[in-house]
Amino acid sequence: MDPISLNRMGSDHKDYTKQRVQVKNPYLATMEEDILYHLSLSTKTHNLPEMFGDVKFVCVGGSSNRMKDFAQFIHQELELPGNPEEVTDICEATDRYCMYKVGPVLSISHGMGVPSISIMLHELIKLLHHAQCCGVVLFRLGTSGGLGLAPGTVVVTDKAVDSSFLPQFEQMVLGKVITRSTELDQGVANELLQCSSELQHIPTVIANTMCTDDFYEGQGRLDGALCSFSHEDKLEYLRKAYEAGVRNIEMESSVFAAMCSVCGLKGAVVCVALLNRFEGDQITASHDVLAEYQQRPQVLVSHFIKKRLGHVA
Ligand code: R2B
Ligand code: URA
Repeated sequence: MDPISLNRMGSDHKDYTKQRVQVKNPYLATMEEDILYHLSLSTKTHNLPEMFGDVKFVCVGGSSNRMKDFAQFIHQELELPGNPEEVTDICEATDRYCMYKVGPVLSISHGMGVPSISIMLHELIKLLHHAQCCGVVLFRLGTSGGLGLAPGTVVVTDKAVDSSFLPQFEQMVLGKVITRSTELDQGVANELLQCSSELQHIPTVIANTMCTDDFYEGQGRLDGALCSFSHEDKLEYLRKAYEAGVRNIEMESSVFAAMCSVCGLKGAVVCVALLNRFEGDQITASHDVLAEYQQRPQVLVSHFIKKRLGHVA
């Protein structure tokens, strides 16, 4: 057996439920206090193991309202005691991100784009580490533009690819580009697909997701304040993306996948497609239709969590 297969066997055979969340920074252990500035939490002023030690599922999404809705929804779905309306924002001392804890589920907002989610993920992963959490599964619940999919289709990401369709995340560190892999956990993705088949009205596919640093020109849109290419150029680019297995485009999956992978966290990206980008650029569906589409990743992930917790067969 080659060393790579041996390596894979080794990690597959470890019991994930007992695996602590790891950080990959030797300097952290030498710090007397760690201030999670953007979450308004600190290892000195908060008892993080007591507050968060039982977290098993972390759901992140762009909008603070949507993540509050999700916290209330999962509260009802898990039939937890207390009033779902009364969930409180753990990060209320800052307006950068919001965070709700509902039983073993943490629901957090991340804003738009790679820099915003990346800051939140650094502090979230440190939080889970300081809290000594084990066997945590992370989900990004989001929206996206679809490629050749009916609006409302949910895409569970196979690989997060960059604008050149490569499964990698590039970041400037100390003036040099470093490249990290963006493969996500296949077992969790397949389990989510299985969950979708047990639900009605959640059409779901597993496919590649393209992550861009812009919503307009960066996603080949013709309707931004600037446009440096033609309609034909746009269609040719989207066709190439489609041929590379891309079925949706959003703005956070690559750094999410890269950070989960480096820290040994099982992660999944679950985004609903709001439109078919081969047919247009503007999001024309009504408010109610969009609201229902945005609930689909929540319903799917909630079913996954309920199954894992033994609430449904
Ligand atoms: C999906 O939707 C947002 C842009 O509208 C962005 O955060 C994303 O990834
Ligand atoms: N989010 C994106 O990033 N792109 C879309 O087209 C829709 C939502």
